[in-house]
Amino acid sequence: MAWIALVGPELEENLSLRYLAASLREAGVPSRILAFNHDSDFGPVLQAITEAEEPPLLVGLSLAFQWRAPDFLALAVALREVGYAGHITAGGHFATFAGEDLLRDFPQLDSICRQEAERTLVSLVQALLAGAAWSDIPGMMSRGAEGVHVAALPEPPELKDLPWPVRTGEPARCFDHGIAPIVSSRGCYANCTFCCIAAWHEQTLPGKRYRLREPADVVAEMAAMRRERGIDIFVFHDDNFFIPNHGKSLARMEALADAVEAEGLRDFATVVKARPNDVHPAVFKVLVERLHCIRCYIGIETDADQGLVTLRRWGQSSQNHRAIELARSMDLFVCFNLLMFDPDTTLRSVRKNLDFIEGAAEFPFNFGRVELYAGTPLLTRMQAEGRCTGDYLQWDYPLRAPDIQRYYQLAMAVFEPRNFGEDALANIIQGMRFDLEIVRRFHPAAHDPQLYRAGQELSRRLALDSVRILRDLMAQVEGDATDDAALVERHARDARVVERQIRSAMQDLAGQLQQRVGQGVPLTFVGDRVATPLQRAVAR
Ligand code: B12
Ligand code: SF4
Repeated sequence: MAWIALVGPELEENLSLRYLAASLREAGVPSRILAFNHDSDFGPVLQAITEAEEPPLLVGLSLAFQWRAPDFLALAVALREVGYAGHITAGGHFATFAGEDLLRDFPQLDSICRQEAERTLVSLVQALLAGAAWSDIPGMMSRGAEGVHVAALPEPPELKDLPWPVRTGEPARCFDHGIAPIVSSRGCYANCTFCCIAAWHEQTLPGKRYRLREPADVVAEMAAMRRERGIDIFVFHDDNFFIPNHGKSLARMEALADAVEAEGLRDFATVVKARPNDVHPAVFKVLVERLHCIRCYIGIETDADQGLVTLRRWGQSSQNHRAIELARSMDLFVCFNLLMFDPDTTLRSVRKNLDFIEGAAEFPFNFGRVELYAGTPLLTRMQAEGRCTGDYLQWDYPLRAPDIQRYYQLAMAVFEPRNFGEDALANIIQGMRFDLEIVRRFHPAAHDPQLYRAGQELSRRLALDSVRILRDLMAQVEGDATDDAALVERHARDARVVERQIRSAMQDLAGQLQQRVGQGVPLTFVGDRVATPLQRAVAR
């Protein structure tokens, strides 16, 4: 029986592949999802394909994350080297925008499936099974006699017609409460310059920039996830859970909450994402009280006036502050990221962002530089300005002026271990805060306000330590320090000491929580047990 291998990151249940698998299943075609998260998965994935009793008819590579593209392309090369002769296609955000480059440079790929590809992939597989032509199937990109052949784009699927994503495998758990991702919409109403989502949905205009699922359908899926897999915590991966009008957003939240009540779903929690302008008292009251939101990621991205313009955030600093204040007044746990460095950043912009971090220090955050992703207006602008180096697989750029470029390099050299990588404390600490929220929501008898505050204090300590180091580095850049290596060494040494102390306090706290709850394990590492990559990803 012909089968399809779907290869992608499964940091969490990968909904891209799981939606595709569901459509294939509906069409009667079996598929297997092969997780490719780390270098160590390379061999096993290759083996699963080449040593299968029957090789798959098609291998589908998920190229959503641009930074992982080299790994997946290396897999395609290896598959051909060991003689795999089936069809290799790729899809996802990066593949969609960089398809022509990829087909030119990687003969191992037969095709690219652009955009939301449920129907495209099913049609491709059916054509391959029938030995029929496939290059004109809507959404396909392939090599033709005269270069790359680009078929028309498909209409984005009606969300109500899509089968729910397949839910195989064991879900992540926190204190024995199942956690799983879900989406209630596709697309986003905003248009940030650095983000490929807006560009993605613009490709399909005059279609809708975002599409919503019916509340009853979303809640029926949640109920099935609860029934079949014991899921209590629903992580909504909608780019934006809200609608750009508070009245309509409120109506949507109420409709979802009514559907939850009608379905009889109780004792659950949700995790969502919002733009600062979405954070509105009436909307968030329903979100917290009736949809039991225990964590909201607020896309602050920048608090600097310059950054808000460069990134086209359509908002003002005051909105960021109001969002944080409202969350605080509602005792809602939030986290955020700051794109502290962008192509126009100045030292003054950084100062504004440091003030923001200080004012919201009890909430976990991370910071970094804006990357130039394929398809984004920011990449187009930087190319027009002749400021990009590298190639389509990974563009790089210098910041606007030498002082900020030097400052950025110093900051990254000091903060690399704290901010990036799997064990980065700035990410892991979010898991600890998540543990505390799970206890507060599901185990009120084990909830200890003092322990809860201790968790907040650890976040605050890390945030204020980051601000202290960043301010110190700024003083050096503005002063007369010349020995950058010595600067980095000193600050990195101090930073690692603080990180070790916080990690150890987190471990203690997780141990106490585990004892108090008496069931399951937290996301934070306890004793020798280190959280799995899956759990860490969920905690982000
Ligand atoms: C969930 C999610 C995550 C999860 C991981 C989920 C997983 N796969 O395990 C977490 C939270 C861990 C995560 C982390 C990161 N993420 Co993320 N994430 C998302 C998010 C919000 C939803 C993805 C999703 O499930 N969508 C729902 C499905 C149904 O839609 P879809 O993914 O578009 O899939 C369809 C098509 O793309 C296509 N398709 C996709 N794959 C394939 C494969 C084949 C073979 C075919 C034919 C078609 C196809 O068909 C699918 C069905 O229609 C997306 C934004 C988005 N809207 O997609 C960002 C997004 C993918 N993430 C992004 C980024 C940048 C990151 C981080 C780098 C952030 C950071 N700085 O740390 C990290 C990297 C993680 C890592 N270590 O690799 C960017 C990627 C940009 C880029 N081009 O590289 C996105 C697009 C967000 C954005 N606004 O720009 N992320
Ligand atoms: S609000 Fe978020 S998802 Fe929407 S365009 Fe901006 S960065 Fe992208």
